[in-house]
Amino acid sequence: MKEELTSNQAIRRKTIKAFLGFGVASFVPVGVWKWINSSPYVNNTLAPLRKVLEFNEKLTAKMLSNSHLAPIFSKSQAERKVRFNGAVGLQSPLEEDYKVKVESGEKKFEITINDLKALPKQEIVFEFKCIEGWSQIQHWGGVRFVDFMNHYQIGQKDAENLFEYVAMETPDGQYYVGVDTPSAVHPQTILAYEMNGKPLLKKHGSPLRLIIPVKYGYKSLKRVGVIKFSDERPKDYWASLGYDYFAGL
Ligand SMILES: Nc1nc2c(c(=O)[nH]1)N[C@H]1C(S)=C(S)[C@@H](COP(=O)(O)O)O[C@H]1N2
Ligand SMILES: [Mo]
Repeated sequence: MKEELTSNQAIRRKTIKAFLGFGVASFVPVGVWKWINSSPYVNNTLAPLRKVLEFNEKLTAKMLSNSHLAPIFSKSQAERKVRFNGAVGLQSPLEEDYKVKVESGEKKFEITINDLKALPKQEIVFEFKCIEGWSQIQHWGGVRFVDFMNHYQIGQKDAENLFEYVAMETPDGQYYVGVDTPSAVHPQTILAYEMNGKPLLKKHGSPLRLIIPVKYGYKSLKRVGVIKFSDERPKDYWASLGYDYFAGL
């Protein structure tokens, strides 16, 4: 028998898609809720995302264009020898009392890696893609960026709007990226402190790096020293070399 989607099924699929793109503001059918909860990479996302959503329904359209999930793999498929590329901003010695400077509007504070480790941990195995022509299945662990935002209640410009961008930099300011907020709140975007289940190596961005699977590798900043929300498009290392600012996949 030929299988076609009934209109109900079609709507449900659309709803799921819209939800994954955070396009659904308030209403989630029970079936979708269950489906979301059974998905390892979306689990836990609902409550915090809803909070962010309440701040901003205007971003819905933007987020819809960002609704896809990068394909995921099993841990056994992950590369043991993770490729290394790019050491800009990693040269200086690591501070012993490493702190990340965070700024969002009036809020300015510093956090430690342990502060982040206290938040729910998320692991992801996905195909990391460098624009220079290589890719690799890699396994990372850390905290979802959106969980970090919700925990500290940052990213909101006012009651209804999020800031448009997140700027991130190494502590020495040598490497820097700008990420559009819809991509930052994507459920697969994480602040990673582990690779293959172990603390990050220095060359891979110890003690904290960004992992943003919906973009090319050059956005995945290693050694995150500064996280700042803004409406002005932040400077971006590779974009200033002529590469695409959004680097979407
Ligand atoms: N601080 C910093 N982060 C960086 C880079 C860099 O040179 N410095 N290179 C980027 C590029 S182009 C890629 S492909 C990835 C490579 O990450 P890896 O060394 O863990 O493979 O890091 C990105 N993040
Ligand atoms: Mo890269």
